[in-house]
Amino acid sequence: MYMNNSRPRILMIYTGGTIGMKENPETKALEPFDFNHLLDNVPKLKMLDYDIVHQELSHPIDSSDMNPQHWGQIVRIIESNYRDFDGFVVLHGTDTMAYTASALSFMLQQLSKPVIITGSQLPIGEVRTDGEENLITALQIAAAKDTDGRPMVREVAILFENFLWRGNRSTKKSADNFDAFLSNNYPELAKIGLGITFNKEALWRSPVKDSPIDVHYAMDTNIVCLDLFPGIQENVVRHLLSTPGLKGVILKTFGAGNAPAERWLSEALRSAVEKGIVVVNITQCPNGEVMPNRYRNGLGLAQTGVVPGHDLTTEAAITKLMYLLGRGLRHDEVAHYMQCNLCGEMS
Ligand code: ASN
Repeated sequence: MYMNNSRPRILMIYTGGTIGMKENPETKALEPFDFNHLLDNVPKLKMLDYDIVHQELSHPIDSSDMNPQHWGQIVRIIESNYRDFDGFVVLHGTDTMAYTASALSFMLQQLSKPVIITGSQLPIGEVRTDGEENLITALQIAAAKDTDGRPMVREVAILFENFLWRGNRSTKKSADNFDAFLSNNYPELAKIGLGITFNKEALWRSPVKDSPIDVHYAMDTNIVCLDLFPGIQENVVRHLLSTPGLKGVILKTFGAGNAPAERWLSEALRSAVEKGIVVVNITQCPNGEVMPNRYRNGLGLAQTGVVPGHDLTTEAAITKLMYLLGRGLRHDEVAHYMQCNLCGEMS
């Protein structure tokens, strides 16, 4: 690893989540608490020879309250401090962490510094907390350099327990295990054991060299995610697709991208596409991808104008669609870019 005499400068951004929560003595429910409580519980931070500066969202939240305005606040903090820090650690609740990681990866185009998101399953003040290790490892990853002195990680990633995952490939897999995240369609970026072993071949390296960070704030939320199931009713689907202002649909299909061959469904989807709604096909299977030509049912769907989202996670598909629509692109451009790999989200 590259050695540099100057101390790494890391900006820690606290958004809330279990890591910083305390039990409300009356209700016994966990609630977000202030940042100093968090820092007071990790005296080991002083053992890292880093300059750590911290900022927090105006109101720390349970991440189930996360929304694109909060993403904008996080992105603004990163953008306005980008030149002054070697890396960024975002402390976040686990519930929507994979959505935030995916959203930030699209909003921070041409990122060339680490944005490491972490949190915990148990509050940092609890004896058996996983928060302390996650926080310290995230800081070490944010400070890590490659052999040429550039940051080892140049993308948005999630550090949780023993793994570093690409942000826009990750999914929360457990509501109670310490090992709570997973990338079903992409290998880990690093394994955490006695040391931190980076999987260098898996790390994102931008094909565009030395281009400045390109930040985008607009996320268009006029979209919906529709999960198919056997027996889904025509009136429900038609009602959903005629939602005023609807611009995009993430259609979660069976297996390799198949849907019922019923006529009403193809008609409803075709007329949605003709109205200018972008419909993207992703699979309900955690692992694998949409193969539109493999089965007649999948092919039929493609013939209605629904575009394949290949192996996008639900979190990446939703936030990518919000991002592309937010850029004010035409329907055909959004449909095209949904099928292109922008920042490592798709194989
Ligand atoms: N509800 C919490 C959150 O997402 C869960 C956690 O952080 N473990 O904010």
